[in-house]
Amino acid sequence: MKRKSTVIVAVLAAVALGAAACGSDSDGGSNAGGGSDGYELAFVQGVAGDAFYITMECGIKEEAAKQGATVTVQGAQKFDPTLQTPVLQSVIASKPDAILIAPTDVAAMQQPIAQAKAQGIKIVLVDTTLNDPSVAVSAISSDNSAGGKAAFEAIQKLAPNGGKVLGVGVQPGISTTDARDKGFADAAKADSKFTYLGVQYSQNDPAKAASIVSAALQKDPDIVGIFASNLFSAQGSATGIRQAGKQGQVNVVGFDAGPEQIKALQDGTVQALIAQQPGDIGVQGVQQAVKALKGEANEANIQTGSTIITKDTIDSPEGKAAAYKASC
Ligand code: T6T
Repeated sequence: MKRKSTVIVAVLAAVALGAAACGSDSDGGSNAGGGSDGYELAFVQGVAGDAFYITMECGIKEEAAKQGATVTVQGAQKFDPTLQTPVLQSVIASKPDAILIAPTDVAAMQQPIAQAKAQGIKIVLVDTTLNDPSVAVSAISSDNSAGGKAAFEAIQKLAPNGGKVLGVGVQPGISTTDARDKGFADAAKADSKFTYLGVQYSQNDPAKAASIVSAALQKDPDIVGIFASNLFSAQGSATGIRQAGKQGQVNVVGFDAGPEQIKALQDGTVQALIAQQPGDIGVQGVQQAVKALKGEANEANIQTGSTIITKDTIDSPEGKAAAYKASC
């Protein structure tokens, strides 16, 4: 199955890396050993240390082991295309058979990913996508627009009399969070009981999200709902709510279900979480990569599910299964 002349070196490397399976190196990368004669896969995360991508990594490693493939995992320290590009370039230089990547920008990552394809490497887009996803054999993600709409519907239920609602986003150019922000905004604007105050961007920095929420609550103390469209925005929004002493008075709905977010749901700072299924995105990503490498037909677009978790469902089997992992 392995077609490279470096096969023996790769086997030895895989054995050595297998001993350190699930461990991370100082650059935030980690390696998992799979079969010794299988395909070499690389996973480039949107950012290192994010429970969403860690949970995806767990799914990728499990499925790669089943398929007899090896995986390397790399992520930049920030969700930023100027940092993700050199990470990708070093992955390309290691000549994997396929790269699973969450592009950090729909436009800026187009060319670097096209360069990987030009080297004969199969590309699978996991989570985020590109303006032109045809560079990939498959693109796998949640239904992000529907997720944004679902977040507004949760606020509608929590605040049936309506009022002011605010979006806390990440940064423009990220396919997933842009779609969530728009899904939320469109739904909010369509309900005349609500006033949509717009979206402000946290740059994926919880401290920035916290200060956005503090300032917004000072300006508009009667805000009834906040939608934070990813893990770090939601984490920071919860901090902003606590700092303003508004726990339980403002309804906060966050995308993702990392450990900190689950705590905020438990203590009543956040009212609902929309948990994606990153493990499943990872499993299906590996399956599509292996299919492409075997010359089998791919599914160009795959949509994975999501679960809304509230305080009532947090301890249910469904709620527990939906929570993200901090490590594999
Ligand atoms: O929400 C996920 C991911 O889907 C998004 O593309 C970027 O942010 C997360 O990784 C959460 O931090």
